[in-house]
Amino acid sequence: MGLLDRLSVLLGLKKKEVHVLCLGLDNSGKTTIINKLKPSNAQSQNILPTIGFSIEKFKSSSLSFTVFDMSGQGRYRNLWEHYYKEGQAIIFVIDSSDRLRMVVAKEELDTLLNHPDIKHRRIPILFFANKMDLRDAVTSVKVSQLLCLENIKDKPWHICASDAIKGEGLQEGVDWLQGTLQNTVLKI
Ligand SMILES: Nc1nc2c(ncn2[C@@H]2O[C@H](COP(=O)(O)OP(=O)(O)O)[C@@H](O)[C@H]2O)c(=O)[nH]1
Ligand SMILES: [Mg+2]
Repeated sequence: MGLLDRLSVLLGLKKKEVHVLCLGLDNSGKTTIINKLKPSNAQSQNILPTIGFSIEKFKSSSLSFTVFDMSGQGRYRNLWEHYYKEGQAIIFVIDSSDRLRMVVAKEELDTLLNHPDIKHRRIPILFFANKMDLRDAVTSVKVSQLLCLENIKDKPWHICASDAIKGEGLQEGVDWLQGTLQNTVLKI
């Protein structure tokens, strides 16, 4: 970031940009969450399954987020790692009602955490225990246990229960991410 850009950020004229990777199994609600975080006039009405990935933008009170919304479909998942280096934060989405695939979500998370471009970085991870509105959904505490999140000791992380259709729980997550990024990676 150049001097003028830095000055604009300091003066509050410009929001600092951060790159975020949005990961998780297909159908967990990644695209719906990112769509809901965009200003209402930029939101899509129809969410289609993501092919490969798409780049989206949304803003919080002091940051401008560029999100790589990655497809969770098995055949695209090996695409994720090409973007790990660029990511300054991760949003990992879980379908809390999909007990059967929770094991697969855990495997994907473990692979992510052990990747050389992630393993030794204090990159913040925001988990959304999504689809809380569904009858079969387990609580965010249970999701956290099933994914063994307490084992993540070297990265700041936080889990929020969310309902992406109604937009519930999303703001709490973004507030945490903004605060954590400001205190760690960005040191504003
Ligand atoms: N009931 C419910 N459905 C959701 C929620 N979030 C997403 N969905 C639905 O789950 C499906 C997959 O969502 P999508 O955002 O495409 O998932 P992605 O593959 O992770 O990007 C869509 O039919 C969404 O409408 C939620 O919180 N509750
Ligand atoms: Mg998608």
